[in-house]
This record gives sequence, structure tokens and C-alpha cells, in this order.
Amino acid sequence: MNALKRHRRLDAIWSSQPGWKGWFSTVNHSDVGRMFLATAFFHFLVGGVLAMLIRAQLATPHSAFAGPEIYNQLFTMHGTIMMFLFAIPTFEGLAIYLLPKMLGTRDLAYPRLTAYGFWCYFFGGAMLLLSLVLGIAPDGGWFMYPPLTGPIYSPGINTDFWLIGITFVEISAICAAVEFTVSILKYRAPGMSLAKMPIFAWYALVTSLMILTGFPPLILGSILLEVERAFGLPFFQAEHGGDSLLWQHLFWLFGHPEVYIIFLPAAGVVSTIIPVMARTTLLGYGWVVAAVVALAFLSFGLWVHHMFATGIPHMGLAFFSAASTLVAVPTGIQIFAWIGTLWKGRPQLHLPMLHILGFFVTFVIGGLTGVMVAVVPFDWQVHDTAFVTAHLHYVLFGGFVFPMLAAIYYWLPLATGRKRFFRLGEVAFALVFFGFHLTFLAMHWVGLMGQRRRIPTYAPEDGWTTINLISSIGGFIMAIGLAIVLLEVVLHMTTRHRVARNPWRSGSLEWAMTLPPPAYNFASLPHVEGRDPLWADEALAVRLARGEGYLGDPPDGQRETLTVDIATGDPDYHVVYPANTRLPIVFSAVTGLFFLSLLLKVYWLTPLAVAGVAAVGWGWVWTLGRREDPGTQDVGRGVRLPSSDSVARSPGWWGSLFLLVANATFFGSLLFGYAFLWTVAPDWPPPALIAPSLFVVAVALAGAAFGVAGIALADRANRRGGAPVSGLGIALLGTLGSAAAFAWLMIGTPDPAGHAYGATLFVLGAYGLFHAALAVLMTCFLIARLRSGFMAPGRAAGLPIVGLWMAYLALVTVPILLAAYLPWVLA
Ligand code: HEM
Ligand SMILES: [Cu+2]
Repeated sequence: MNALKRHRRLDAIWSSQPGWKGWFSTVNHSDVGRMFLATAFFHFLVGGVLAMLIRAQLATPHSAFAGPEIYNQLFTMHGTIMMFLFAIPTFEGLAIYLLPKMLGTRDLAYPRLTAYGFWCYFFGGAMLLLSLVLGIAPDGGWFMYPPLTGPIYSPGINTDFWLIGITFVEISAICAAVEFTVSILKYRAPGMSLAKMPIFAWYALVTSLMILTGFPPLILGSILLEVERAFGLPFFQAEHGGDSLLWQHLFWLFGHPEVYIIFLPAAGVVSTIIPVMARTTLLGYGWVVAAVVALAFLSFGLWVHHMFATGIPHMGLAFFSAASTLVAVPTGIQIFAWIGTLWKGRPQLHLPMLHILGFFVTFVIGGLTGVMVAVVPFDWQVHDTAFVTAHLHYVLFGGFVFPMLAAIYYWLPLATGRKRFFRLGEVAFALVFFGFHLTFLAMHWVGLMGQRRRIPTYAPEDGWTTINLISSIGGFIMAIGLAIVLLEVVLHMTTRHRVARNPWRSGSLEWAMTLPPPAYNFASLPHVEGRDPLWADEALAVRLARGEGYLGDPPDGQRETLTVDIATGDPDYHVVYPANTRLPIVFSAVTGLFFLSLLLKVYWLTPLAVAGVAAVGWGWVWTLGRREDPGTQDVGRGVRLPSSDSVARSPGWWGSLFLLVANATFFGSLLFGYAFLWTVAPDWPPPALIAPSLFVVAVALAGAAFGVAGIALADRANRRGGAPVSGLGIALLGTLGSAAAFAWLMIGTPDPAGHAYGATLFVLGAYGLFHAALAVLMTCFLIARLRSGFMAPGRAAGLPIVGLWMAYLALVTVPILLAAYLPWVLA
């Protein structure tokens, strides 16, 4: 087969339906990545317009441009959109687009999940934007503190848009994080050991693990607050045994890591681009990886520095203040690695480099003001002033937007296959850089003079007028700069100036393909020997196109790739991907219906939506199986691999494992909340405690044990060629028992609406019931599979996955029972 014929063949297999119709059915990572980035950029524009409205209001004293109600919506939506609908999705889009290309493979681990995540983001974002258009947008600030956002002070629907819309959007973050983790660990080019991975993949891996452990506290907090608002379960109301500070803990348990979740991918872009611009390799690769991992760990011990003004004990203040300054160490290591790389190379001042210099200056200043507010007395002084707003923009704009602008200019030739023609970028950079510093230096200053954040007006006597006007003018200069960037990107995509392959002379695999990249990325997969495969072999792209790598002989109609051993990068399994389908958008629409029914309080629709989710989910998983044994496959270069459907540690198993990591963090946060209320909130212990029931304990424990043992038996029988039917029966019995026990626990909970004790127990019981019901559903699924002839010794992937969920159910059963009965035992 010659290169052209191979290309035609692969293109027929991989490309999506042409035209706009293709958007709804594509599951290809290049398509979905671009859709993500375009949507995120649109949100950036909306957030930017809101910022301009804020600055317009603050430009003059006593301005009547936006009244307090509107102003509250403006800054809340600005912060919310920038954080949740722009920054995180931009990382997701960039990584979805780039990772498979950099790792030398054809797609991410779960193509349909990529698309599902996008649609959840799209619909959730649309929900929030709709609230803005209707003038009923959230107005409690981007961190939504109760009691202000509780049912008493914010009775309207505004807050519900935030709690429900953001939770909907966060599904996409969790999906993407699971997907990136598994893809980076398993879906790489053969030979690419962990130590040979492109540095961006390390950053993306750490960021994904942080999303998995950082987002669940927020999701939990949002659910609890929404349940309090909708059904009156008082988690955050002091007069009913709740505590509004619990929200602050949950929020910042998420919120501080969030800042690093935004910064790390940007740092990954910087670590990728600097060596290329300096024509050398990254100095201290191992050190940088270690620093990133350290930063991730540290960032989970810092959340309290957002709460220095809430009356934390002195020891706590000292600890969190010291921990906060400690962050400077791993950040410093990275900055020295970047400077050292520039030092040892021959840096060239191309446009991406200009933005990286902008990043350096801005981010270092943001880091310095960060060390200032880590000092408790100083923080008390500037708390809630424009100084803090200015600091956070130096970190977020400096640490994220500048690197992303560098990324745009760096990877645009890859995505379009064209080169820049109108040299507008340099002017744009100057305007953005100058405008940014004018805006936010001024805000530091006026903040130190006492101007508070989130307040729409000030008086001429305050003496803040000139500084605010300067700040606003700066803001508009920056906006013009950003508009020019947009103009240039549009021009770039419409003018025909073809770029040569690998214009920056990078050593990384994403440049080893024809530009713009075909839907299948690589006609055959490379064998990687070092960190810069393209430097080692300049003709690599041509050789891959000729089919000299792996999987160069595509069988008809089958999207295929291979996975590797996590550490060594030796190829281990052959993978067949699902093709284009509308299932993701349908699934996400049904998921959206669930959230919508809660938002609009049409509760009769909720159970229908849940049933819809279960039904579509069932259909989704059903299509994954095969009725015939796949056997081993010839993947080229003399290698034969078993199919990933036939092994215990299948892609689905790894995905479940990391989803359960997120789930366990959610559960841990729930237990934390319970313990926090128990020890800190007033009015504990509550009037009536639930007494231990031997029946519930016995049935719950036996149910969990039956579930685990049943699946293990079934798995063993299946692998030995026997029928797993008795094992599945035992598991079904056990999971039904579990469900009954948790339902009983919920029914027996005293007065959930009267006291936070009952409310928390009720939620713990519901959590158990949910997982037991899920386990029942999964067992039924396996039984149906067995009856339809999908189960055989050579197709063993399903049972270990369900086994994992059973083990998790057993794992959470014990703490739930302890939480339920310990207060009574102690009392
Ligand atoms: C495009 C240029 C931007 C301008 C001119 C701008 C301006 C502002 C201003 C003036 C405020 C303070 C409102 C007040 O407290 O009264 C604010 C708040 C905020 N901004 Fe920006 N911003 C910009 C970009 C960004 C970006 C890129 C991010 C994040 C990635 C961001 C995140 C936030 C957050 C989280 C708040 C706090 C909202 C709250 O207090 O609830 N901003 N912005
Ligand atoms: Cu922080």
C-alpha cells in the first residue's frame, strides 16, 4: 500500500461527517478539542465584556451605569465564567487536541466520553449564559458564600443557576480528567517510557489528578447547598446545627487547588515552548517533574489561607501561612529551570516567546504579592480590597492568559497548516501587556488606599477617582489588544499561506504529521527512543506516512490503536475505538434534562430523567462488547498483541479506577463535613440520635460482602470456561440487600429538615443507596450480557470492572455505618 492509498483508507475510517452535521456526531479528539477551544474562547469574550462593564462602572465616582443588583451579577458572572467556563475548558480543549498527537497515538482513551464532556460543558455554559441574558444571573460572588446564598437571603433562582449549572459543567472536567489520566498512562507510542514523555504530558497528568481530587469537594458543596435551598436540609444554617463556614472549607478545598489546576497547564505550555525557542532541551526535566508533583501535594494544604479573616485558631494561622510561603520553592525551581534553559540555549524572540516574557514579568509580580497576602496581618489589612483582586489577576492573567496566547501563536500553524501573514501579533502583545499592567497596578494601589472589591461606587472625597479612571483606561487598551489577537486568528484561518512542516523545528511528535493534521494523526505509529523523536530522525514524518511504524495496514472500517505498559512503554494491547455517533450529545441532553428539572423545580420530571440517564448509559456500555473472541492481532513490526477486551486491566478498568478516586474524594469530603459539623458547629449533639440497628448493620455488611464475593466467583468461573451464573446471582442478592439497608437507614433518620445531624446522615444514606442501586444495575447488566452471549474466557473485561465498583461499595459501607451510629454509642 502506498502512502496516498493508506491516507485515503485511514481518512475514510476516521473522518467525521462533513459540514456542521459532523459536529453532533464526531468523537474525534481533534474535532472535539477545537470545539472546546472555540467555545471556551467565546466564553472568554463574554467574560471580557463583563469585565469592561465593571471597569466602566468603576471609572468614575457615583456612577449610575450599573446599579448594585446588576453590578453583583456582573462581577459574579465575570469571575464564574473566567474560572469555570474559560480557564478550565481551555486546558481541556488544548489537552484534548494535543495530547494524542504529542504522545504519538491516534485518539484519547474514550472518544465518546470526550464528546459527552464537551456537550455537558456546552449545555451547562448555555444555561449560565441564559441566566445572564434574562437578567437573573447568580449574584452572590464567584465563591457563593452562604448564608448570603442560602434560601433566606437569596430566595430567587439566581443562585440555583450557579449551583446546578456549574455542577453540570463540572461533569466535563471530571470526564476529561479521567480520560487524560488513562490516556497519558496507557495510550502512548511504543517505546515512550514515563521518562521519555513530553513535559506537557507530565503537567497534564498532574493537573488531571488534581481535578479528580480537587473538584469533588466543590461538587459536594454545591449539591448540599442546593439541597438546603430546595428541600430545606440545613447544612449551613447555624440555628439548625449547621455552619456556614463548612461551605468555605469545601469551597476552598477546591478553590486553592483550582488555581494550580489553571496555572499548571499554562506552565506546561511554557516548559514546552521555551526549549524550542531556545533551540535546546529543557534544563532539569526530572527536577521540573518533581516540582510539579510537589506543587500538587502542597496545594491541597493551603486552602485555609483564603479564610484568614474567619477566626481560625492561632496555630492554624501560623501553619497555613508557613505552608503558603513554601509554595514559592517548587515554583522557584520551575522558574530557574526556564531561565537556565534560556541561558544554555540561543533564544529567539518569536511572538510566542514575547508572550512568555510577558508571563514571566506578570507572574513573578503576582507571586510576590501572593507572598505578601500569605502573611496573616497583611492579609487582614487588605482583605476584601481591590489589592486582592489585583493580585489574583496577576496570577490568573499572568499565569494563564499570557501562556495561552503563546500557545495560540505556537500551535496555530499546526492546527491550520498556515503561517501568519499580517504581523498584528506584536502590536497586540504590546497593547495587552501595557494595558494589563496599567489596569491592575492601579488596582493594587487603590486597594491599599482602602477601596473594597465588589462595591459598585465610591465618593469623590475618597480620592480614588484618578486611579480608577487610569485603571479603566488600561482595561480598554487591553481589550483592544485582545480584539486584535482575535482578528489575527481569524485572518490566519482565512488566508492561504501554507506553512512548512515543523516550522519551529521542535523535536516533539505532534509535528511529525502532515499539516493540518489528518483525523487519524499518524498513518502508522512511531517507535520512540528518546524525548525528542523528531530531532533524532528528521525523516520520521515521511517514514510514518509510508507505513513503517505500527498499525500501518488499517483493516476496513476499524479505528485502531495500541496501549503500552505504564512504566516502560512496551506495547501491550490492541485497541479498537468506537466510531462516530450521536450517543454523546443525546446522553448529555438527557443529563441536562435532569439538571433542568431540578432548576425549574419540575420534580415529576426528575425520576424520568434519571431513568433516561440509566437507559442511555446502559445502551452506551452495551455497544462496547463483542460476541466473538477477538484473538491476538498483528500490529506490524513483527509484534502481535492481545485485544484489550480480553484482559482484566482493560481501559475501562483503569477509567473506573480513576473515577473512583474522584468518587472517594467526594465521599471523604462528605465525612469531613460531618466531622466538622459535629466538632465545630453549635447545637451538637442534636435532640434525637439514631439508635444502632443490628438489622441494618448485618444486612449492609452481608450485602457488601456478597457483592464482592459474587463477582469474584463469577470472574473465576468465567476465566475457567464455566458459567458465571451462580456468582452473579449471589452478587445480585447482596446488592439488593445493601440497597434495602441504606434505604432503611434513610427512612429511620430523625428529622432531616430540622437539624444538620439528620440532614448529613440522610445524605450519607443516600450516597450508600445510590451506589447500591448502581451495583444492582451493573449486576443486571452482566446477567443480560451473559444471556446474550457476550461473556467468554477470551472476553473477560466486564467482570473486573464491576468487581471494582463492588469493592468500592463495601469500602464505603463501613464508614457510613460508623458515622450513623457512633454519636449514639458515644452518648
Ligand atoms: C480581560 C481582562 C480582565 C479584566 C479587565 C478584569 C477585571 C476585573 C475586575 C475589575 C474585577 C473586580 C470586580 C469587583 O470586585 O468589584 C474582577 C473580578 C474577578 N476576576 Fe477579572 N478581569 C479580567 C480577566 C480575568 C481573568 C482572565 C480571570 C480568570 C481566569 C478573572 C477572574 C476574576 C475573578 C475570579 C474575580 C472575582 C469575582 C468576585 O469577586 O466574585 N478575571 N475582574
Ligand atoms: Cu490559595
